[in-house]
Amino acid sequence: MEGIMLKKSRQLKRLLDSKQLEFLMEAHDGLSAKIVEEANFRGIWASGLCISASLGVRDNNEASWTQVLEVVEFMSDATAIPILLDADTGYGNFNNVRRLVRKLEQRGVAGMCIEDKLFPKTNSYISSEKQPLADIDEFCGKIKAAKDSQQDIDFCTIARVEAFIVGWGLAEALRRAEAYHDAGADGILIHSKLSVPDQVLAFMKEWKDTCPVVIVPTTYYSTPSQVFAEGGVSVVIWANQLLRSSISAMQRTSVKLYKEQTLLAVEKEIVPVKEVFRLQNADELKAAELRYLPAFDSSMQSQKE
Ligand code: SPV
Ligand code: MG
Repeated sequence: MEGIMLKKSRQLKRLLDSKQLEFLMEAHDGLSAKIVEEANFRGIWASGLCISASLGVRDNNEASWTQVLEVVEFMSDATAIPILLDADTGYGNFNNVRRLVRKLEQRGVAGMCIEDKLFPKTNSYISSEKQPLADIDEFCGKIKAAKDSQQDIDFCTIARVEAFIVGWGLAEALRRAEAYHDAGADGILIHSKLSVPDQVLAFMKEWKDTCPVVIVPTTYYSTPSQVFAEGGVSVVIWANQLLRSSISAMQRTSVKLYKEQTLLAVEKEIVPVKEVFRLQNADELKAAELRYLPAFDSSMQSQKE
């Protein structure tokens, strides 16, 4: 009961500070957010990659920040668990970050993660020429601005270190993480695109428990979660698996229907329409209609006819 009553930002803070390894599951719209909640996850990662892909655009800030805000508001309205928004670089400078924090708080989003890249960002898995990172002091200014402008004491700002992604070593990753921690970040997301967890574990060895650490093991997916727990990681993000599984399902269904030209080809493999209604909470509206609409008088109907 306590978990249900707790405000979302406090729930997220508790996940970050939890002594056991915690998990955030990706969602990219109201429906996927609801599905994550029903699977019993305790928090949601509102992935920039997945939100942009589901909007049909690239993960290069092609969707504007207010368009992302709209999506995350639907996600927040559909669920009672906390959402950590992947806010890319914060969509501008410190001033844009301040406004973003205010808008996220107003819409019930528990926290955001900002990354030390430059706007417009490029997805970390897209190999490109060495990308320049943000200046450390400038990025620290964004973190401070975020922390100073939040009105909810529990709103979380996670600072994401991209040093490994752009080819820098452990020393630079630690230098940045320390600066972001000193600037007030509630946690550090240390990102790596290796197929093994070596960079992240080397970071953890030095970082110890300075503050909570979040990871995204998309490319080192075969590492058992126990390894992360033993390494001292606080939160693991499954960052894009719902989007990717929905793409597989949609491709399979549309190819089959195109080829076979009959619904019999797919009907048994897909959820019934009533499952869509259930996820939309259609029964609640039915009950509300009974409460709020005048009783339907069928004799009035026949008089009109
Ligand atoms: C996202 O999910 O959009 C992320 C994580 O930022 S990643 O794409 O893995 O960099
Ligand atoms: Mg992203």
